[in-house]
Amino acid sequence: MNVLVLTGAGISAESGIPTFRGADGLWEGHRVEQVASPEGFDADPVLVHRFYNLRRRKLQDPSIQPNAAHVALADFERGHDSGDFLLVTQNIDNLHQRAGSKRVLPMHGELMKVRCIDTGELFDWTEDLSLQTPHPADPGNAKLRGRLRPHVVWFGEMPLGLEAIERAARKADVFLAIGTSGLVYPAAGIVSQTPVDCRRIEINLDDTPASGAFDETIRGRASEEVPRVLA
Ligand code: BJW
Repeated sequence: MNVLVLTGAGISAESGIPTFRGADGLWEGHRVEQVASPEGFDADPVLVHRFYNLRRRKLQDPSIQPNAAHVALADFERGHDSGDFLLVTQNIDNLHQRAGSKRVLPMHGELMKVRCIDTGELFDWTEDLSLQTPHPADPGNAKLRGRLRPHVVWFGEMPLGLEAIERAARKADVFLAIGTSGLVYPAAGIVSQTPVDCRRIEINLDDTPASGAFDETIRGRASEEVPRVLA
């Protein structure tokens, strides 16, 4: 049985990480589209760096831990030996990896990495980032300051691993979408790439625009429903 899982911000909400489009979905009055786009970064890099710096700091707070839904997915993967398994996450928080998941594809990048704008080179990163941050490859030289950006996928940019995601979708026997609003593409379109006989299950607190594409819609908290469905 080939299993493909897609997760969104809702799975990490119960770990203390706010979602993008919930009641508390604005960040300092800005919609995510304003702070998560190349245009937003060009217009106000200080604001965008602040957005990601605050989230990077919060992610390192000891109170932020994987919850029962992350753990259930990691346990399921460990015990799944009768077919393929892929966990595609839109989240940049690495909580799946911290829970022990191995076959994880973070399609919107990772908050704890930064990328050189010029070369695409990646660096693990725990500190704040600013236009004054020296480049690790050139720490003494002011020439390369401001050449680092968060390793995340903004609107208008190409998500990561799309070919692998499409391959997994085309052969999925089960597709499980957890805690995602179904508003952001191409993630929201993965369900429509699965074969007709695939069993498609959505776990979310509420209905989403994608709900109609699922065979089963489970309404509830990820931390309760994911362990139950995977048991
Ligand atoms: C719970 C819960 C609990 C709460 N238990 N549930 C086709 C049609 C229309 C538009 C497009 C299209 N194709 C492309 C587009 C444009 C655009 C797009 O989709 N725009 C829409 C807004 C209309 N897409 C793109 O630009 C993408 N790129 C692309 O398509 O490139 C193509 C290309 C081609 C050629 C050249 C170049 C490019 C890129 C999208 C990048 C998204 N980036 C962000 C930021 C990432 C970094 C960061 O984290 O800051 O990704 S935006 C933000 O939204 C983030 C998320 O991953 C993403 C999805 O949000 P998510 O995870 O669904 O969260 P929420 O908050 O929306 O929903 C939470 C859900 O959980 C809710 O439903 C709750 O009910 C639920 N929930 N608590 C269970 N406890």
